[in-house]
Amino acid sequence: MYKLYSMQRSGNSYKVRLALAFIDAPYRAIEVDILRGESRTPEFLAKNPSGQVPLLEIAEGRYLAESNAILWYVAVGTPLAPESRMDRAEALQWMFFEQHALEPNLGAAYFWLCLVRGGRELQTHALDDWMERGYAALQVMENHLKTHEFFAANQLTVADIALYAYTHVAEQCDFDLSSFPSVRRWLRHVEQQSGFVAMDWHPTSSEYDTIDVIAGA
Ligand SMILES: N[C@@H](CCC(=O)N[C@@H](CS)C(=O)NCC(=O)O)C(=O)O
Repeated sequence: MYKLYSMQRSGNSYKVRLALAFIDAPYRAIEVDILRGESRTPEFLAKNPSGQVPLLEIAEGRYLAESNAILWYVAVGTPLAPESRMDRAEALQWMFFEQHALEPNLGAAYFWLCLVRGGRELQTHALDDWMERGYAALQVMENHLKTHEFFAANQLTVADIALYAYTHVAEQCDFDLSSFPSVRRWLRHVEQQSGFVAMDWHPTSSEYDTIDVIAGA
């Protein structure tokens, strides 16, 4: 069974929980509070030198970092990973887009405005840039979704999961989605897919282990 080091309110961690829910894969979740420095302890850095979540332990001592790499790992052989060469490349195209255009802006705004007390005051100098570049990324997504139901392969894939994670919290961190109707339609469409779980969901049913605090894991 996978062991997933993640933080409940981290969008990058949510991507992995969402993918595992869509494919109904059991796993043990270990909560890591990055705000308390739990991803920067010597023990955690030995597992992931980047000091970040999510981190998936695939087998004893075998770790995989980077949310989108983890998405590919868990999705291979399931409907979330497209089969054809071109569909795969298009899914990857959107996942790279997510990491360079969306996450650095919406993810940063979400972190500082929603998770860090006083974050808005600490980051006033950066906020305008995040908003401008974040809106530019949302416009690219809007343009694609005007004529496509999903991002790649005409079906729900890991590309949608990667992009959903921070887009669905955009309005919590000052982004106004009213002029992005196709993005809003796509968000609702992802939420209607069988197996969808919300960001605050965590695995606690008997087939899963309960969440541990990293110190006790
Ligand atoms: N590119 C990485 C980014 C991961 C990332 O930024 N993780 C944040 C939480 S969303 C984190 O662990 N931050 C703690 C830190 O950097 O100390 C991914 O997609 O997994």
